[in-house]
Amino acid sequence: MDLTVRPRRLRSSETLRRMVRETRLSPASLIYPMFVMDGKDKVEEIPSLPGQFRYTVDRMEEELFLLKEAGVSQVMLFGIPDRKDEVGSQAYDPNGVVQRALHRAREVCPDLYLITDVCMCEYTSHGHCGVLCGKDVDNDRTLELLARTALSHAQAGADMVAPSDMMDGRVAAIRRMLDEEGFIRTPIMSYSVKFASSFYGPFRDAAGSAPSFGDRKSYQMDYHNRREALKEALLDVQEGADILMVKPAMSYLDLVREVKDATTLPLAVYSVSGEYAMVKAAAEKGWIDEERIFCEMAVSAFRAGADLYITYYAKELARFIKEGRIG
Ligand code: PB1
Repeated sequence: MDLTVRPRRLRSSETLRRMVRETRLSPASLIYPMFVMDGKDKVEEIPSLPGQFRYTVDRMEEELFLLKEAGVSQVMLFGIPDRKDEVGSQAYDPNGVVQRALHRAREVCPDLYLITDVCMCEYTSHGHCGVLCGKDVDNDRTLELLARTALSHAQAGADMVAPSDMMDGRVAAIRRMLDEEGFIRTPIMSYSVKFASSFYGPFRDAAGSAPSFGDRKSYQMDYHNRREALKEALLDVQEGADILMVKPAMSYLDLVREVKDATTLPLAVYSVSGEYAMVKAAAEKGWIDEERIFCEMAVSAFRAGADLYITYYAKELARFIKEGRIG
């Protein structure tokens, strides 16, 4: 056949395929979500997230060392307090579980980069991401508590704070509080484009953070919307976010690309608990090759435009990158 152009020419060997590979991964781009809970000397596997655990502060170091050994240097901490109340007061308690975990992590693994999730849902008795006014989340009252929470994390040693609440104006409120209190160097990774997704179920089981009534649709985005993603991302840029995020990942890669093309900040993508649990369940059934699937999911997020990838598979991915099995 008289073919001049043959795309297959560049696929003829592993060496050639690697030479022309367009998406490359680095362990430096991986962030591991980790659950820390009140109590002593406990490590509990999370039924809905096989292979993921809740750690008491005195037991978290074993996981931190495994992360370092695998080549993961960034951790995002999620607190699971033993006491919850209407205003989520444990979220901004200087002696709260995340605050104590930060001190401990700094002590045992000083060179780990510590990011904290800033939200109220793990700390409120009603499970919403803010304080209530009747049946609605009071946006502006919640801003004060989010800012206090972020400040308490910075004061406890967080390198970066990541507000996941989706309240209007929270990046500006947190930035103002951090700056007023002298934390002008603490970056904000904003969960900018976060959808009211059904992919968060396993996380809510893990953190006991499902809303006790209603849902999160009055603050998390409607997944039918696309332009609104840019509106939210650009607002966070204006408010002073240092890193943007799209969440979930797998079903939202179109928006990862759009946000990436429309902004100039680093972009994180969060492969959430439901994505992880689906892979685990199908792998347990023997229906899929787990390792190939989670590698393909990760590469897809980076190909779509992610600069950072928050994933429960961070240790495995870091190991595979080092072994040259992906990226
Ligand atoms: O892995 C996950 O599902 C993450 C869930 C995510 C954590 N930032 C939110 C889940 C939810 O909306 O309930 C927590 C929101 N603050």
